[in-house]
Amino acid sequence: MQLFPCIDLLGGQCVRLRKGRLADVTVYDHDPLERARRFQAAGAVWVHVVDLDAALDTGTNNRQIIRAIAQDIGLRVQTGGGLREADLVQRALDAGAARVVLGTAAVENPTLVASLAQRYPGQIVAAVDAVQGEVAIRGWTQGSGISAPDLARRLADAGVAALLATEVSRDGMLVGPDLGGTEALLAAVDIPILASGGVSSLADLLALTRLEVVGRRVTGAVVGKALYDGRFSLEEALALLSDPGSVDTVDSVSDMAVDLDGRGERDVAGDVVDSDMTSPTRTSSTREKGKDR
Ligand code: AMZ
Repeated sequence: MQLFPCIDLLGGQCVRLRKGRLADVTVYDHDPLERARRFQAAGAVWVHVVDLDAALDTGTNNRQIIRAIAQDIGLRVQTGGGLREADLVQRALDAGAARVVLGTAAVENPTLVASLAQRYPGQIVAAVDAVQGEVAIRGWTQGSGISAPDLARRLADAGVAALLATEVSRDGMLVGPDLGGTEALLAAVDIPILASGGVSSLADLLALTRLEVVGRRVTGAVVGKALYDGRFSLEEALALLSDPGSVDTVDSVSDMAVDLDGRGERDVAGDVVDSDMTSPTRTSSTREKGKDR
């Protein structure tokens, strides 16, 4: 499973919203490029960048930041927000985005999404952002009357490269991912599914890697607030996902990222490491792949 650390842009700053609401904003970085550099230094390959101003129609242009993350920093950028016309999609790809995410257009303009999917194979991802199963559009301010699995089937037929499934009521809330909703999408379509919203722990990530429906699995996870709030480090998450078989049970990682005694963070195998270290140190108690399974 590929990890997508997330950068949400609002007014040129890196923020997190709760449930996508503008009124519930926390600013994490005045300079989003600094955050992108830190993600890269921690080993990220991809970054998921949302232009909230474009998604919510609040006006500010974050395009130069997205261009810089792709071209100057060199992360692979998957970006969405406000991409509702062909020329905006083309501009985002020209600016260096590897993949673009279309949400509102996926509901309102399926013909456009199908033609873009044909024109840019492998680069068009459709967002299936749902509130209790119903797809939400226009910055999550409107319902659509369509269920997430129904939209997913239409989009799969349209030829999109992947679906990005967000459970809006969990986004920014650290309450765990929507495993049931994700399973429903895995059952509905046979194209890659990226899960977003609610991840709060390494155990949540592990649970997503272990979801399986008729042999299909989640291929990516977007993580935001958990990283920003230090629930676990990007290094820990990448280590876990590069070798999920090294951990025997979901429960065994559930309390490892936070060390309540303040002795430092724990790595995915439960070993205490110096919190100043940029990557966890493996010790002899770290399980080897396949052992104990
Ligand atoms: O937080 C929000 N209110 C929000 C958000 N994060 N609204 C939309 N989005 C994201 C979607 C998707 O990646 O998850 O923007 C993209 C869709 O935007 P649009 O403009 O195509 O519907």
